[in-house]
Amino acid sequence: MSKQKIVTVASLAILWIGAAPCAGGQDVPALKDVFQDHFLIGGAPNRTVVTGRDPNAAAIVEKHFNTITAENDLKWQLIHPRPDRYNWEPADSFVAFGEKNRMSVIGHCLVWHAQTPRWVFQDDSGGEITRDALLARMKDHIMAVVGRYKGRIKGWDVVNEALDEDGTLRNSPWRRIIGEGSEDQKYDFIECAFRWAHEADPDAELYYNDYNLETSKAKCDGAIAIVKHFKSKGLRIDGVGIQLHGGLTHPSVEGLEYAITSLAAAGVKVMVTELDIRTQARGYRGADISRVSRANTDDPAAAAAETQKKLADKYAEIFSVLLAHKKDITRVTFWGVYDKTSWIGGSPLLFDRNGQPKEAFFAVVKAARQQ
Ligand code: 9MR
Repeated sequence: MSKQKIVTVASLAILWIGAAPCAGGQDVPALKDVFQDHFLIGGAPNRTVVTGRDPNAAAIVEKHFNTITAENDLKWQLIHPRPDRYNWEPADSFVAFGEKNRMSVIGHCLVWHAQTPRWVFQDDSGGEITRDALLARMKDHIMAVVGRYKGRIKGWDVVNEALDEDGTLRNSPWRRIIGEGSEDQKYDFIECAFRWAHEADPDAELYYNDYNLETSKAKCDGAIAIVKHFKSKGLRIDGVGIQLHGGLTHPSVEGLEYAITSLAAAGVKVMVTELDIRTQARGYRGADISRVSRANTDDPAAAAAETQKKLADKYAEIFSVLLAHKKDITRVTFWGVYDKTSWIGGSPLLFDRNGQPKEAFFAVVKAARQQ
């Protein structure tokens, strides 16, 4: 190529880059300003965002959000992969990113049945660990992780997804090995986790977090039973996270209102912790990753105008409910940042695969302005 041609190509590239729309939308209002009188608004960046490898996503987070939750890097498997090894670096980057941007930083999550290495539940010979040894392991983990970020992480999802759809405790290794005991000890492993989280950072808020609380009244009642049990024993629990992995036809207004009002009436803060709306009409609807396959994350119709309209309408409906109950809601966090990196595929968030605000973004802003 001649020197002149190289110069021309380079100038065109510079012009193109200059003209490329900035991720997050240059001229649109920042969500954190739109919702500043209502609740915190956030997203769940992953490692590529907080380490600067995904500048598109970072631009969205910095412009629009005042709270962040780590999508994966604080989970047991990632932060504590082997008994004697903690992997602090990614979590440190996440917390530092939040602090640099003056955001409320949320820790997700301490005790969960998924993304927990097998060794946690095994003794040295590979058999099932005893109750006491598992409790000791849980305590060490919580003291180390919560202790490291004491005063820097505002609140923790202490226990995640401990309930089945009917509101009873899920038969996870935590429950099976630690046991339930008498009525007073009914939530033994949950209680222990909250006690140690409180001991490690007395100022941190402590949350129970689960999915389908807005679609299953029985499951929501199960979460309320945990809150009431804690309150009756004088144990600290600050909030319940309604994950809200929704779809184009769920949750219903009634289901979401039931969850918000009944949890608030039990005396805890309510937060929406993992908001997205799957655009795929078929396949499994819940938030259990083990049941989500490529076949149901692909969505050829995701970008279609009709899909985007339905998505915008559903977001508008959900936000009109959240805004109507804003006195009980402290935070709304989207699960991810933009469609390109969403765990569920399709087009579930407010920003498209290029980081541009979608019709759903404007629908949410309009819902706030109509309040
Ligand atoms: O979005 C997360 C995905 O990247 C992980 O592979 C998955 C592993 O379990 O977890 C996803 O996040 C889940 C969250 O931690 C808890 N609620 C359900 C979320 C979606 O599965």
